[in-house]
Amino acid sequence: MNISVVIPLLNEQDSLTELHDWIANIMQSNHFSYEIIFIDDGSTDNSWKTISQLSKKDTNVKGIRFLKNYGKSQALHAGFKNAKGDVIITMDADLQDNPNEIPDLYNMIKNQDFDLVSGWKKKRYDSVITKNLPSKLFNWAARKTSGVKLHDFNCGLKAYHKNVVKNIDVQGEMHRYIPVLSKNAGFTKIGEKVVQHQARKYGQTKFGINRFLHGFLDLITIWFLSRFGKRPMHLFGALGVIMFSIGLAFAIYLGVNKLFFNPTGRLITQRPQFYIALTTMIIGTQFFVAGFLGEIILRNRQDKTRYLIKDQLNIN
Ligand SMILES: Nc1nc2c(ncn2[C@@H]2O[C@H](COP(=O)(O)OP(=O)(O)OP(=O)(O)O)[C@@H](O)[C@H]2O)c(=O)[nH]1
Ligand SMILES: [Mg+2]
Repeated sequence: MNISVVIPLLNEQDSLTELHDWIANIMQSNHFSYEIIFIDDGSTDNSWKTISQLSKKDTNVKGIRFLKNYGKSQALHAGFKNAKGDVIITMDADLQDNPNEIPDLYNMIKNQDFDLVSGWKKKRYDSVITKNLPSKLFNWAARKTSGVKLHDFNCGLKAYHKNVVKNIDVQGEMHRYIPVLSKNAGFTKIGEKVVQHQARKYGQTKFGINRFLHGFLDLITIWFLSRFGKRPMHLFGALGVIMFSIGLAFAIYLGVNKLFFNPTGRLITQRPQFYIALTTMIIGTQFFVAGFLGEIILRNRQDKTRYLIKDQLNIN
């Protein structure tokens, strides 16, 4: 199979049929063999009913329905796991991403050897204050911390070589950083393509301000994971050694001073250095313990189920 189109969605009933027809049309006129995997992430409207109808009409349509809303990363994870195509293309369900981009994206992966190609909504049809500015800031920070030179990390329209999606683990809300996850996994040929962006036609935005807060926290996590995820002791051990040594130096100073120079002076517990020694040694030990725990967890990690599936269509 040439292409799997993976479409995570939440309450997009009005867009789905139009989106399906458009994609099917593009696929047929380019003679691609394909599947479209819709992942309904706990929609409360008629999205799943629409997907069921589409799958009866067109056997290329597959569907996964989550028991409740687990988030876009989990939906992508389920889509990636079931994708059978050589190239996997993700897109939003709200008709803001243009299916006409599919052939070019496919070619970039297939013939130009890209591991991943990310869409870049260079000209956006969104509000400047609530969306474009925060988005610029977010992308700048992501570029600086990750070293991946993309303008639009969070663009829903992306194309992947199948090896990439089968080998990265999208969890939490990490879908914003799939290019960083790919880079960390060793898929470093990451490209960018300017894509058409349309204003939302139907339904409502699921975009809220806490997305940005979560986005920045996730960025810190991913920076940490990429640097120290496989060797937590190197960070926590180093911090532990530094803190503990500072404490120890103060303790030795206090002890030597008390024993040899000032035996009849103030009690050690009445001196400020005592508290510095105490706290830094305790914190240092805590860092060490955190490092050890990290190493133990790393060695005992198992894949855990992150979502429950309510229904499936044409998934084997
Ligand atoms: N699986 C899943 N998909 C979601 C969730 N929230 C949004 N989506 C889908 O992700 C895509 C992007 O969401 P949008 O709300 O359109 O976000 P946006 O494009 O940044 O915002 P707008 O420009 O206002 O549309 C759409 O296809 C949504 O249906 C979710 O919780 N789970
Ligand atoms: Mg949208």
